[in-house]
Amino acid sequence: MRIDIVTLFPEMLSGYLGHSILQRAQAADLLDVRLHNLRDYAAGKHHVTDEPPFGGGGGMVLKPEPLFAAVAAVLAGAADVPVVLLTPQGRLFSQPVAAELAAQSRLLLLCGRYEGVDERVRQYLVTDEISIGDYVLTGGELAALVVVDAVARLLPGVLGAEGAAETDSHATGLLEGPHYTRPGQFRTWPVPEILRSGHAANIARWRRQQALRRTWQRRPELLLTAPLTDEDRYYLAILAEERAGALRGR
Ligand code: 6GU
Repeated sequence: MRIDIVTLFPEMLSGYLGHSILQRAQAADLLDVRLHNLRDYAAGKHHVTDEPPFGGGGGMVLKPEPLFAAVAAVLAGAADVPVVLLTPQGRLFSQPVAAELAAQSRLLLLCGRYEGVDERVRQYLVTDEISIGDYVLTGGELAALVVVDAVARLLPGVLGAEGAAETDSHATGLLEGPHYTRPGQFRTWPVPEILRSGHAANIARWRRQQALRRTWQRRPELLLTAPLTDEDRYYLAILAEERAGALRGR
């Protein structure tokens, strides 16, 4: 998959992209991330990319011309490439949105900065707008990295273990349960006996129950949309009964 990113600060992104799984994915040609400096597409001796807003109000707004020029140059006539603006006004990023983007062969990400971008960019250039959460960042660069990271690890071959992305927190619609590694006993704290039993079916059932328990405790609203089996619902009913019993016993 190819991802082009237009930003005023490509160096903010290159460090993160140059390490670990994203670096290996690019070296293996599974992922091709290309950074483009918006300033290179700004006209004039001073390569001005932003101006104060018409009507006043303070802050600076990214001018339309450099963004239109950058997108035209990067796309070079390629059709059907989503042009995604990272902005707190976008639709909320989530695992299903990551999966949707990972199904594309190319993406073009535009990092907003300052108070925003000229509205004509939204209206006539961008095909999608994404926010990574309900808080305000100084620019879209961190959000672009979040999107690239979440999308890249869904691409075939990027994660080492086959299917490692399938049991992730959120991929199943549930939070993941606990993980343990050696030592089997650390200080006074042992690893749950069942994980050391070697009984694969029991371990799988225990893990599913732990995922259900953790989701029920921490993010109960996810249970409203997660795909659940009858056995899952039975286990959740036991959890609810346990809680009701504990409340009665207070
Ligand atoms: Cl995509 N950009 C900015 N500036 N702030 C954000 C965001 C994006 N997502 C959440 N907050």
